Amino acid sequence: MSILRPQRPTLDDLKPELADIERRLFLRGSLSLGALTLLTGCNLVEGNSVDKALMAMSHWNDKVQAWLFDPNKLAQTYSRADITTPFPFNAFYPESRAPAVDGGTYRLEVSGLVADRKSWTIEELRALPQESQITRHICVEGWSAVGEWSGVRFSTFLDRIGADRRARYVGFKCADGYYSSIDMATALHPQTILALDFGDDPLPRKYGYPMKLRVPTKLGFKNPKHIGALFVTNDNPGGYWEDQGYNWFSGS
Ligand SMILES: Nc1nc2c(c(=O)[nH]1)N[C@H]1C(S)=C(S)[C@@H](COP(=O)(O)O)O[C@H]1N2
Ligand SMILES: [Mo]
Repeated sequence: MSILRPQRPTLDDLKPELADIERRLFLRGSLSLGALTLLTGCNLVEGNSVDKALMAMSHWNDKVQAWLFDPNKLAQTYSRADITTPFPFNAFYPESRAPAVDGGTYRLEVSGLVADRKSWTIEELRALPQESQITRHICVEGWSAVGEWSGVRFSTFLDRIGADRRARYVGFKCADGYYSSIDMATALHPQTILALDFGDDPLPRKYGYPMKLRVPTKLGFKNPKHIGALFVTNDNPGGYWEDQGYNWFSGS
C-alpha cells in the first residue's frame, strides 16, 4: 500500500470489490498491491486507470479467489443457543411457491465425469454416514442467520459415485428451475454437505426438501435447495444468479 501517493485515491475510495480483494491479499500477506498492479497490467497509482484495473480484476477475480481459498480452512461453527429462529426463507419467488417434491418418488440424478451414474433415493442418501453442522448462512441481500443442517459429507458422496476429483466443477439442477455450481476444491471441503435435515427434522419444503447443498464457505445463493440432479464437469455450469452478474466464486 506504500505505493499509493497521498494525493491519489486510497483503497477506501475504490469500489468495494477491489478493497475486499486487496484486504484478503493483504491479510494473507501473500501479495502486495504493487504486485497486483504488475499482474493486472494496470498502474493503480494512476487514478484514471482504476476502472481499467477493476475490469481486469473482475475477470480475474474468480481465479484469485480460488487461489486464496484454503481448502482446509473451516467456516466458523456455533452452538445450538446461537441458532436463528425463525430462520429466514429466501428464493427467487415467494415462500408459498416453494416446490412440493414427492419424497417417495424422488431420485437424485448423477451424471458427467463419474464412474457410477445410478440415481439415489432419500433412504440411500440417509444410509450414508451423516454429520451435522451449525453454521452461518450469509445472503448477499444483507441478512445472515445461523442454522443446523445434517446430511452426507459431499466428498464422501463424490467418492461413492466415483467422481473425477481432477474435474473442475460440480453443477446442480433444482426442482424449481434454480441452478448453481461450485469448484472442485469447495466440493471437497469437509463442511460441504448434502443436507437432508434442518435441526432435528427432515429439511422443510421451504428450506429445500428433500435435499440441499450446504456450503458454509460460500454465500447463500451458492447453496442450492431442492436438488434433483448434479453433474461433474470441466465446463463452468454457471448459475441462476451467477449468470446475472453475481460473482461466481462468492466465498463468504
Ligand atoms: N432451489 C433454490 N435454491 C436456492 C434459492 C432459490 O431461489 N432456489 N435461493 C438461494 C438464496 S439467494 C438463498 S439466500 C438461500 C436461502 O435459503 P433458505 O430459504 O434456507 O434461507 O437459498 C439459495 N438456494
Ligand atoms: Mo441469497
